[in-house]
Amino acid sequence: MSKKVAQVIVETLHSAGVKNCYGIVGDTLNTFAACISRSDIKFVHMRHEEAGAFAAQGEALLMDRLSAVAGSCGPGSLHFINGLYEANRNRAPLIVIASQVVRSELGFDFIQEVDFKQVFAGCSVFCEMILTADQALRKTVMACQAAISKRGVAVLIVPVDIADADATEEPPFRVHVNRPVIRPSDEDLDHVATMLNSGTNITIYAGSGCMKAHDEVVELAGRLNAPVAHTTRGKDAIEYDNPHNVGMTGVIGSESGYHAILDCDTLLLLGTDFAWRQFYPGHAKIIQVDSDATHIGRRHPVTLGVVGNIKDTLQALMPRIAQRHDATFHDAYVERHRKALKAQAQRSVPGHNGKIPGQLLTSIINRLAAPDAVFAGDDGTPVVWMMRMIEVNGRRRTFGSMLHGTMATAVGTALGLQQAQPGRQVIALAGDGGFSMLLGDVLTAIQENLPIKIAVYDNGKLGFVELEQKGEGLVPIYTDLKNPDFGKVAEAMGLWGRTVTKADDLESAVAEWLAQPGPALLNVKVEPMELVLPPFTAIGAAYGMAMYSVKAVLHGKAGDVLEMIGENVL
Ligand SMILES: Cc1ncc(C[n+]2csc(CCOP(=O)(O)OP(=O)(O)O)c2C)c(N)n1
Ligand SMILES: [Mg+2]
Repeated sequence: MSKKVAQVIVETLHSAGVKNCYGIVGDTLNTFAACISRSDIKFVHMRHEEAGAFAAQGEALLMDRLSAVAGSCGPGSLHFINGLYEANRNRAPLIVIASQVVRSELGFDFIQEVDFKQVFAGCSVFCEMILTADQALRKTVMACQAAISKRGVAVLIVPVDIADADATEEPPFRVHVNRPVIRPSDEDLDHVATMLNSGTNITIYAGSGCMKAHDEVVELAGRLNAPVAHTTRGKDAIEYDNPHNVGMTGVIGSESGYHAILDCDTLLLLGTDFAWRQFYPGHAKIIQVDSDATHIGRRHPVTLGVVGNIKDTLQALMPRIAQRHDATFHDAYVERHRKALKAQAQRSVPGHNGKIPGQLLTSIINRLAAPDAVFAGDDGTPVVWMMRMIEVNGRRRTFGSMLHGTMATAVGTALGLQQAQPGRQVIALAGDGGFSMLLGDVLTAIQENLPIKIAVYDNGKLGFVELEQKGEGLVPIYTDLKNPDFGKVAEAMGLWGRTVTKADDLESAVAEWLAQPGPALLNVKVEPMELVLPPFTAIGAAYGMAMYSVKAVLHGKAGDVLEMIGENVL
């Protein structure tokens, strides 16, 4: 029997490093699925394609390797879209096999026909249809090469008649994976060094580009006596074993990170593309190093921008940097950070009447989780507490939707992290809104034997949005969630499940939950009035809160205002 085109595609994905393909089968994908089942790639059978894309990008980011998703034509592959935006923004190398209706019907509004090229253009680095059988190998190779080298989503649209067609003899195209050294020219490095050597109060702001450059960043900070602030996505690389760490800036950052960036006279941006312009200093000289030249100066004007990988660049830069001796600026911000951490620890205590703030839950999970645990946090308050309170150590990893900002990534991402590393502790920190949005894929944990641990932060509301509304002076609308007992729901679904309502019971429940051999869900009734306090006094938000308080009292909700004050201030 001759080889089918679908088999050529599967063999090429495997040769490019794909180990798992997440998706849901159907009509136009069936030949492809049959080929996968005979290959060394595992098909992970999801309940919703969006969760499949979250899972695949989690695997790709954790393992730094190509991952894949595959969907049926029309609605099947369309369902991936939000997860593909997430993956592409996170620079996760991912292949999408979007199967398509038969070529002879394309362009006639055939049932389930969707123009995938148009649909996926905005969330991909490559998006092409295989038009003839003799393009299959070459286009699949190109897609893999694009996903790996441009770091993003590559979409291969495969009409069903092409997948079913006999493969033809093609030249031996193949995927080349390599990791070049990329650093600025000597002249550019001299400019960077001159500016750094003449700075007085220097701050380093480190992003996800520092992922493999921990030692180099810490060494440079020591040489410059520079405090190091980091982005959420730079946390795993920079926060640990770093005597210069001053935390994050931004709305969910800390006071020390926020001020270290605003108060410096020279700011060194390393592999960060932090989007919020108001957090950049107005008067400092700014030097930016990034491996992607299109990122230079796109958030805020910079004095000097150079192109290079952070590790390669800092290794070449270091001999040009003189040891600074004045540590006044450095020490002041490191001390501020120490105080900020202490204040945060003081907030991680039981609320009134034994209520459980989300911060307390997160601090206990942080303490009891494995030293190499991986965490995925839902957009909303869980991701804020994760970024602020989960302590990383060079082995732990944290994943949140920090660039796309979508709800419901935690469980899907956790499934992919666990699929990639079956023996590792994987913890999903889910909001009750996010959790119920893609609830179906909790079943994937059972079906695919993935022992993820899910904590549901059950505050009975879309909490983060409620805070936004209050900050704008509005009385919250459409934020209430009428939840079932998610602990019982979990049990009915076949997981270990438990609900906790009192702070006294929390620690033992977390320990029992984490000790489960299989998938387990701990539903925690968390304090619904807990505020996410920014690292600065936001006059607008404070005014908004005051307006909310007045309006709430007028609407007969004085009790809510008192509860909010009681849980956060008194
Ligand atoms: C798909 C999607 N829909 C809506 C939003 C807007 N949004 C951001 S956070 C949030 C609330 C999240 O609620 P929940 O998961 O319960 O977390 P909480 O903040 O209550 O802890 C919403 C609706 C979004 N980011 N993504
Ligand atoms: Mg909620």
